[in-house]
Amino acid sequence: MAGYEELATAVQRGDYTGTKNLIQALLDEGNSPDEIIQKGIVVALDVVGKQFSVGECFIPEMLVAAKASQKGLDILNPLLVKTQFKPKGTVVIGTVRGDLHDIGKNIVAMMLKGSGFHVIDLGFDVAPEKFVNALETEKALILAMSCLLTTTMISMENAMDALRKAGLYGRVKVMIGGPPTTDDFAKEIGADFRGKDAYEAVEQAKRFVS
Ligand code: B12
Repeated sequence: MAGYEELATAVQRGDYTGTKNLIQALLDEGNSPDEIIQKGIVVALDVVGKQFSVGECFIPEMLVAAKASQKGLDILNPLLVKTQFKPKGTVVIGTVRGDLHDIGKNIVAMMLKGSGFHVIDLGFDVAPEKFVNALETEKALILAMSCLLTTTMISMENAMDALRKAGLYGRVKVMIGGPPTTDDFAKEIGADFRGKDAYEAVEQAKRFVS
């Protein structure tokens, strides 16, 4: 029987084959993709992050753990995005300028797709103008921005300014997320919502379009 602890260890070690095999085994045993993400992948990255902050691991270790996570998410992605609903609305999503962290953003994007949203994923290190262009071209209802670094929170503020300049502020609903963000910060920059995880992102997106 495959276990979540084993999976978290494989991710932390950057054991790509182990990660893929354990995810497949957990799926075969009837575990849900969301559970596998939360109890295996997110737990592993949390441990690596804590080790990094106390100098017990370094960038290469963070990188291999991130790559192993991505390999795992590649298996889970098609299962999460399978949906029988008509698109509920379009969401433009991206990690803000200067920030290369995209695992959490990818999970949010996958869950939104799985819940019936049409998702335009701009990737990471996204410039404010790129968000604006995509929102205009796609006639999107929702903008979702992610950031993991305290130093890139300013890029969210810059993106909000770009929205104001383009006349999109108030016409597009904005949600933000990522560990350094808070409800107060969301209010301060004029975002409509700050979510702590992908579930909250989906629930809020549904409220935005209802
Ligand atoms: C993996 C990782 C990396 C990888 C990223 C690879 C990739 N493709 O993403 C690499 C090695 C490249 C990296 C680089 C760096 N990293 Co790094 N990294 C991490 C690590 C270990 C995991 C991040 C992660 O993926 N978590 C798992 C995902 C699932 O969680 P999440 O992103 O929080 O997303 C969830 C929620 O936040 C929410 N969410 C996210 N986005 C959104 C958006 C919306 C709209 C909503 C509603 C919700 C939402 O939902 C998600 C799913 O539930 C974290 C530690 C940690 N515990 O977070 C450090 C961490 C984020 N990194 C850190 C640092 C310092 C760096 C570097 C500056 C290191 C350096 N000296 O170079 C560089 C910066 C590079 C850059 N310019 O971005 C610090 C940040 C400190 C800070 N507060 O600023 C952390 C916290 C480590 C630490 N403890 O010190 N990193």
